Order: sequence, then structure tokens, then C-alpha cells
Amino acid sequence: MVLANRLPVRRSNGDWATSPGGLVSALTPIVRERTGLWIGWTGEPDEAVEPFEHDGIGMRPVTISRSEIDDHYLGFCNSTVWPLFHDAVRTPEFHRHWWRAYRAVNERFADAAVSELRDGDLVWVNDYQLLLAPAMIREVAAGDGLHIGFFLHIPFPPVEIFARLPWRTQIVEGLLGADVVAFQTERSAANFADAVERFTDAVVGRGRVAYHGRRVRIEARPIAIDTGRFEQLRRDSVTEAHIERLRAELGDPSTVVLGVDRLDYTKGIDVRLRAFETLLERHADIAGDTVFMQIAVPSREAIVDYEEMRERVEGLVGRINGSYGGPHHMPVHYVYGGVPPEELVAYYALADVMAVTPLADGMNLVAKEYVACRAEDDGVLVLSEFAGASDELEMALLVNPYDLDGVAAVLGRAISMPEGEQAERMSVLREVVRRHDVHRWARECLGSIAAPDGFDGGVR
Ligand code: ADQ
Repeated sequence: MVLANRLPVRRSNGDWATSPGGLVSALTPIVRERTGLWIGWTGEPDEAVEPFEHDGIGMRPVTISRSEIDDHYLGFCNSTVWPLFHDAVRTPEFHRHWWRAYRAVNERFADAAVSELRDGDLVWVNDYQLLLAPAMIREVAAGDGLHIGFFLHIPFPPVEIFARLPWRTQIVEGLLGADVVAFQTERSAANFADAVERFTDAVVGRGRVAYHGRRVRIEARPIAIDTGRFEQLRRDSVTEAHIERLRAELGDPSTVVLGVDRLDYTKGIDVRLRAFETLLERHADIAGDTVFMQIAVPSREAIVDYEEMRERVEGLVGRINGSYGGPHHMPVHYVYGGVPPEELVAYYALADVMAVTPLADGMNLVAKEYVACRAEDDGVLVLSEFAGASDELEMALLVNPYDLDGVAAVLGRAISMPEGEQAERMSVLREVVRRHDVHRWARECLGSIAAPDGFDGGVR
């Protein structure tokens, strides 16, 4: 049984279609094989949809009201937990009525799970919208055969930051309802262990805690991508045609620098634009034949911090083009919208430099997707040391996104990196994303939840 904020399907022409994305494509075959259920929200307010089956998987929709979208989703999830867990890069807001709505929604997910549970079931709870659900499920259904796992897709912050949360003890206790609590990185796992030690009476050991007569394991299980699918799309002849078209649309520049993100203040889109501007200030010669392409998917537009970041990004794009552009050349191209997978792969294949500069990020799949698409072992990944992905992608050019001069210098180095060094770095990076793909990740996560004393799914 998978619990996630959203169901893995969305409406398309009055029918349900599978949502795109790595997590969904990794999990659906496994859930189908085990005749499992998926519990989640449809994405529409106040919608009561009867359980249904899609593509061999039982869907169990949970209703979320319009006021809960405000208080639970936009409020507690995305204006309290999201900024707090991303190192408080924006000031988190704490409101008691948001907390009440968060608890109520978690309760509803837990009830839905409990009503379907059978002995021996494996329950896998995903992400920061459902931090309380593991304990809520365990409280009602404490059978011996029950296995509960939790995976956090975003970072778990250092305890000094987490400590600000008025409901910190309830959150930690909520997670300790699971048998396995897994994180993207060792750092996040260690931060959580610190929080357990400080806010509960659990006894914390290496990678495991003793809590109310049970043992709970704390693990790092970095998420991965469907590498094979990206490689296959890259080889598709249609991709070649897309690449040519996109290159021409950008004015056939000699160098393309790319950014791809949800428009989120954690992603450092403004940072990389300002670093690019600094680079142009210092090396006017690059301005003529280098293009910076930024694709930004709209996200959480109802939240003021997101609206402000959009204005800031668009202001920077205008300023740089005003200063360095001309009638026949724009140094920055900007799209506010998503692009379909075939086109995304073509952009990855086209980009000489990929700039991934979040201030904080659980993993960052874009960095891994870029690597998977570099069929010729060329191209340079510039990666923030604050993205979880930097633990594995050590051969990228790592940057501190708070250091604008540093990022500008590294962008310059990336643009002029000799082919030999590009190949040396990229071949190692590609090996990393091949060896550890999302299918292996899902197998290992579920294997660990099912095994009472841990699972060594092979050496990583
Ligand atoms: P996100 O914050 O959404 O995910 P990320 O890991 O980069 O960040 O995943 C974004 C996904 O959306 C990627 O698969 C990417 O291809 C796609 N995408 C982004 N911009 C797009 C665009 N303009 N057009 C089309 N597709 C686009 C959260 C955490 C991350 C963690 C993931 C998975 O914040 O740190 O890596 O979950 O655990």
C-alpha cells in the first residue's frame, strides 16, 4: 500500500491517465505485481471519488476540501514544513489552525489505509505531507505482520532549525510509528537521529532507535531516475530532430547553458542568473555566442514567496538581456512552463553546461537526468553542494550557491572545459546513474521495509 499526497493518475479528457514521473514509473509495476493499493488525493478540492482501478492498481482517493488546500497544503505543508526543512531559506510560518488541518488530513489518509489493511501488509508512506500518518496507522493496526516504511523526499534539517517547530515532538513521534524511516542522504538521517534523541525518550543507536518496545531503523536511500528510459529517449531519432530545431531557435549559439526547475525559491534560479550576469560583466567576449536557457515550471503560485521569486527571476532575465542583448541576440532565453519529456531530453542533449544551483534540495533529479542524456560523455554539470545529489555526483563541478563570484568562476570554467576533462568527469557520472537507477532504489526501499532486521540489497 502506497500513501502519497497525490494519486499516480490524473484526469485527461474525462478519463484517468498515469502521471509522468520517475517515482510513479518505478512504483506502479511493483504495486501492480503485489496487487497493491495507492492512497492519495486527486488534486481537485472537495472531490469525493469512489475507489477505482487503473492499470491493475487499486486507487483509493482521499478527499481534501478547499479550506484544507489553504490550511493543510498551501499552509502547513508548503509555508511551514517546506521552508523550515529547506534550512529556513524563507521564514516558516507557524499557525495553529494550519497544524489542526494538517493533523486532520493525515488522520484521513491513515483511516483510509487502516480500513484496507490486512495482516502482513506493507505500507509505504511518502513525503512531508504525511509525517504523522505512520504513527496514526500503527496506533490502530498494531498487528505483528504489519510493516510500515516512510520516505522523506526533501531534506531533514539540522536539529537547531527543526527545534523551532512548535509541534516538533509530535512530528518525530509520528515518524517513529514506522519500522523504517528513510532519507535522501546520510546527513538528513543523522539530523533526524539528533531530533529523536532530543525530543523523545527513545534510545538512539547507530542507524536504529529503541522506542516504546520496538526498533525503528533510520536509513539513507538516495532516490534515482529511470536511467534506461532517458537513455532510450536520447537515442530516439525524433530527439535528434528536436535538438536541431531547438538549437536553431536559440540562434545557433556555440555554447548553451541550461537550467530546468520548478519555479521554487529553494532552487537558486536567481543565483545562477546573477552568476551568469557577473560572468558576462567580466568576459564580454562570451556574451555574443553563449545562451543561457532557463525552463521554469509554474509551482505553488498562490504563495507569496513563489510569486516574488517569479518576479525576481523575470526581472533578472530582462536586465541581463537589456544590458547584453541586441536585435539579433538574447543571452538569456526563458520559458515559464513545463516541457514534454521528448523535448526535455533534447534540451539536456543540447546543453553544454547544466546549472543546478539549489540553496537546499533533497536530491535533485534534474542533475541525474542531464547526466543520463549525455550519450557522448561530454557536457559539464555544475552542481550545488547543498543538493543531495552532490553526495553521489562528486565528479560534477560543485559550487556553493551563496558565493556568486565562485559560481560565476565555475560557470566560466565549465564553458571552457577541454573535451578530455569533460569526458573524464562525465563517464564517471554516467556510471553512477546507470548503476543505481530508480528500479533498484524502489526494490531496496521495499526490501528494507519488509525485512525485520534490515536488508542489504547489495553494496552501493
Ligand atoms: P522537486 O523539488 O520537484 O522534487 P526534482 O528532483 O528536480 O525536484 O524533480 C523535478 C522533476 O520535474 C524532474 O523529473 C524534472 O525532469 C521535472 N521537471 C522540472 N522542471 C521541468 C520542466 N520545466 N519541464 C518538464 N519537467 C520538468 C522533490 C525534491 C527533490 C527530489 C525529488 C524526488 O525537492 O529534491 O529529488 O522530490 O525525491
